[in-house]
Amino acid sequence: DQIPVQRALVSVYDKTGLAELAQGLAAAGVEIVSTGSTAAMIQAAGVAVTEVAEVTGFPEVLGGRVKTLHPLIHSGVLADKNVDDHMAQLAEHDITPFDLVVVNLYPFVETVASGATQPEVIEQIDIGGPTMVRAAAKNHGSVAIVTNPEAYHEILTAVANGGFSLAARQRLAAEAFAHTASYDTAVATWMAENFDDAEHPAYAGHALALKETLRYGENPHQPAALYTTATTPKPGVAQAKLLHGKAMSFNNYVDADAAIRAAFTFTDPAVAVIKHANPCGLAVASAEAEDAIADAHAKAHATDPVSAFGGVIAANRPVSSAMAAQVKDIFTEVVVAPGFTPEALEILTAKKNIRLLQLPDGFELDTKEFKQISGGMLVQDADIYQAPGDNPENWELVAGEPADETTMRDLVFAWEAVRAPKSNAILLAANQAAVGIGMGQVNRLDSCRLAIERANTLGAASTGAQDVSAPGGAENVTGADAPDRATGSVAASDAFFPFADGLQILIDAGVRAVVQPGGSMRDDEVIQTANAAGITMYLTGGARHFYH
Ligand code: 93A
Repeated sequence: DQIPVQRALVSVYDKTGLAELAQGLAAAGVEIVSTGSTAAMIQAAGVAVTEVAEVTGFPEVLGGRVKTLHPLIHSGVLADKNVDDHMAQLAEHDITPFDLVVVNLYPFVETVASGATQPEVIEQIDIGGPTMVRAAAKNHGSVAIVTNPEAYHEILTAVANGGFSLAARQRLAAEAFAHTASYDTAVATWMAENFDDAEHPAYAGHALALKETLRYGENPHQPAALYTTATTPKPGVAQAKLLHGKAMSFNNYVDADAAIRAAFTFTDPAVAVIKHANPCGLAVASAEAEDAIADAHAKAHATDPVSAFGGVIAANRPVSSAMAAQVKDIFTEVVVAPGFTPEALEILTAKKNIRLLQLPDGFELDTKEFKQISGGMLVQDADIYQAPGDNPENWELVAGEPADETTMRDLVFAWEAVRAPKSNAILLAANQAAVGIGMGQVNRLDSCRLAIERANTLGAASTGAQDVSAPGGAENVTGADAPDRATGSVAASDAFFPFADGLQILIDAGVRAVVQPGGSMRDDEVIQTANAAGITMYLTGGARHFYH
């Protein structure tokens, strides 16, 4: 099933390895047909080459837009050597078939990334290249197609050994179609982003490129890999740089992403501690604080020091030495941040098992979100805290006294923080820190109970990180010694209270102010319950933060 290589069509933008390839082909007696600057470089390497224009008898026109788009070229690429009629027609028109096509495309993605203008970008949409690639890939029964300069050594080996096997041509053809598909997706995505009336469909096929193979997926029996968006990338966790530690695992990536999602809508210095994609610590510090990020971390750690063991920490500011000193004594999987001071790096790199992940410059939360379902993909604008009801100016006071400044600050914090835990979520806050989080429950009542239990059971006894550097290092404090962090706290509910029962649990535990979307059939009952207890309640006007 081998086809000896006698004639090759070569047209490459990326000229890496071209001279060596041409010399190798010529040495094996292969005739090379080539386009403008590719031909020039082959000639410069001392190798004989036939220009495409010599074959077609037609010059390159339209500034190069039409070079290889010609029947005398494409018939030579598409003819099936096993079909007598095809070969007879080639003979009739004096066309010699190709056995090998080597093409790589205009650098569309790179041109977009360079900040080029629209006309410049459009000029870099390769038409003739993908046409040759697709034609040769379709006709893999007769032709080998190579798009990757790294595969040139494979070409020379095949040529020396009597040509490519059918299996090799099939593999190369599949690669070639994947290449043109991702190229076209890049074009479609760019157009969707740059043309006002273009919309969602192109996003569904976001061009992806393999970045790294992971040791395994969520569990060891699941092979896994990381792909990055190759088009107009919003640099994110997938592009982050691992400064220290073992390779990132699948779960590390998931948790690091959840951690930055939690920390990065806050404008004040914020820290999130994540376990299994849920926050077990979340706090902000005043930007005026002396070491604000260390302050935020201390408060976030204190949310639930027991759960913080083995967590992933995200900071929305560079990690300071004071924060590093705090983190050092807590077993932590990953710290992800926009940067680390040199002293912080020195402190943390002394720990073998911690991973330090630096976000790329210009990091922003993604504005689109994709969720795979069987057989398809859901696409939505990401919840980046942009709902009108996220602005407290749009809140409506429906029970109790208007919140004083401190209470309001905590309510606003709680509302922003409650988008981080999985639904149903209830988040209790005090002093700009979460003190109890009920998350991921299938009814709101249980989330209320869990939030209260966390506030009044865990952590408060151990404010210092050193207590919790090993499992069991922090005891669950219950009974007479139990902390009471629920009393006097404020609460946010990620969606409305369908009944008054959950709210009643919060009230009974001493919560003094609540923010929630409203919009339940039983809003009246819920508001009455708040009024009867004399607590403050704000409605966001329906804005909610489900997160699944
Ligand atoms: O401008 S095109 O869309 N029209 C063509 O007919 C054509 N033929 C080859 N682009 C075309 N190419 C591309 O030119 C190839 O894909 C390759 O990237 C590049 C090589 O041109 P040169 O040899 O002049 O550097």
